[in-house]
Amino acid sequence: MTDYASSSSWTSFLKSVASFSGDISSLTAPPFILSTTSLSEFPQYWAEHPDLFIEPSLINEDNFKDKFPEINNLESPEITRMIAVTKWFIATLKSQYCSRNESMGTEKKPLNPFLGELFVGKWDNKTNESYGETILLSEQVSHHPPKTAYTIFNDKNNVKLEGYNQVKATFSKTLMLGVKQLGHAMLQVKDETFLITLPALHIEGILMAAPFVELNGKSMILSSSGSITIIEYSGRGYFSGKKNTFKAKLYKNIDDYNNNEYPLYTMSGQWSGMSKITNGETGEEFGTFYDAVNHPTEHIYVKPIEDQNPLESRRAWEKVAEGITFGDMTMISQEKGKIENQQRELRKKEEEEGTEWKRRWFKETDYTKITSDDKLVQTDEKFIQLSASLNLSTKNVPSGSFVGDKEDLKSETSAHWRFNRQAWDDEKEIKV
Ligand code: 0T9
Repeated sequence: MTDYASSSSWTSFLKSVASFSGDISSLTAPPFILSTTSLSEFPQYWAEHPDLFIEPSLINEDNFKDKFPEINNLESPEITRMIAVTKWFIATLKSQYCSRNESMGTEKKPLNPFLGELFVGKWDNKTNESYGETILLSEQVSHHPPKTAYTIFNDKNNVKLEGYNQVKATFSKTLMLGVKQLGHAMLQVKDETFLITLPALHIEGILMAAPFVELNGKSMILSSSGSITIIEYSGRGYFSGKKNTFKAKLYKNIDDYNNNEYPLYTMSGQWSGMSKITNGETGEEFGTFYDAVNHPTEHIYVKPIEDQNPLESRRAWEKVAEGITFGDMTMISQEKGKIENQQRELRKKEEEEGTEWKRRWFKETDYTKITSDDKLVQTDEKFIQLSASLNLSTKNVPSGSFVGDKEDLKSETSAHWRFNRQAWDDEKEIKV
C-alpha cells in the first residue's frame, strides 16, 4: 500500500466516489492522482509503432508469402494483411492501457478536454524514408459528454485511421471502475476497410490509490475483404492467471465464425509481453506473434508550446500542468477555473447569438436521419456494410453491441464523428 492510500485527501476522494453521478470529470481528485496529459492526446497510442501501422499497406500479391515466413500456409494477400492489422492492433494495447503506469507509476486521472481542444503531431519516420509522414489530428468535439474525434493518416502509403472516444463508467461497490467504450475505429488501407470495435475495461487498485487498467470482454476487427478477428481479453485471476492476457482468432470469413468452424490462426499470450501464433485447426505453432517488450515505442513529435495555437492541448493546459507537477492545489484550481470561465463565456455568447461552436475537422453523421438521397462518405458506407455483415448495432451503444441487444433497443441515435479531409486541407492556422 502506498502512503497516499491512507492520506486524508484520498479517503475523502473515495467518499466522493460513493455519490458518483456518472461523470468522472466532475470528481475532484487529489493532485498526486492527476495526470498532466489531456484525454485529447490519447489517440496517439494508435500509432506509436508507425512501422506496424503502415505494414498492411506494403503487403501485396507479389510479396505476401515473404511477410510472415514462419507461417507456412498463408493463402492470400488479404489474409496476410489481416494478420498484419491484427498485429498492429495488439501492439497498440500496451501504449493505450499501460503507458501511464509505466511513465507515472499508476493510472492517473487525465485532464478533461474543453470543447474545441486540439492535439496534433506527427511521426516523420526519418529512419525509413519509404514510410513517409504519419499525421495525427485530434479534436474535442463534445464536452458533455466528453467525446474526442481523431484521425491518423499516412498519405504516402494510403493508410488512414479514424474514430472517436467516448466512455460510460460505473463504480462497483468494491470501488472498481467499470468502463465501456462507445464508438469505434475504422482503418482504411488502400481500398480495404477494417472496422475495429473497442474493448471494455475496468480500473482496479483504486482503494489502494494505485489504479491500473485491465481489459475485459471482446473486441473485433472486421475486414471489407471478408475476414474477421475476434479478440478476447482476461486478466490476473482469470483463465491464464496472468495480467493482460488475450486470445485472438482470425477467421477466413464470417460464416466460418458463425458456424463455429476452426479459425485460420490463433494468436495468444500477453499483449504487454509475448504472444505466439498457431494454426487454428491443428494447433501447430508458428512462432512469436508479437513481443511488446522488445519493440520500443516511437513517440509522436509535437511542436514546442510557444509555436502552438491557444486551442492546442499542451499550450492550453500548460499552467494547470505546472500546478499538478508542483502538487499545488490552489494553482490547479485557479488555472482550471480560468479555462472553465472562458468556456462558460463562450457558451453564453453562443447561446445569445443562437450559434454553436464550430467543429474544425470532424462532422457528425446520424444514420437514423439519413434519407435515401443523402450522399454518404465512404467511411459511412463501409461502416454500415461491415456492421450489417455481423449484425452489429450502428447506434450509440457500447462498442461491439449487436442489433437487438438491450443497449441497442434502448438507444435512439446512430450519430458518429467522421473526419472531413477537405477541412484539414483548407486549414490555415494549425500546423503539425
Ligand atoms: C481511449 C483509453 C481510454 C480512452 C481512457 C477510463 C479512463 C478514460 C478513458 C478508454 C484510449 O484509446 C484508451 C485508455 C485509458 C482510459 C482511462 C483510464 C482511466 O482511469 C480514465 C478514467 C476517466 C479515470 O481517470 C478514472 C480516475 C482514476 C484513475 C482515479 C480514481
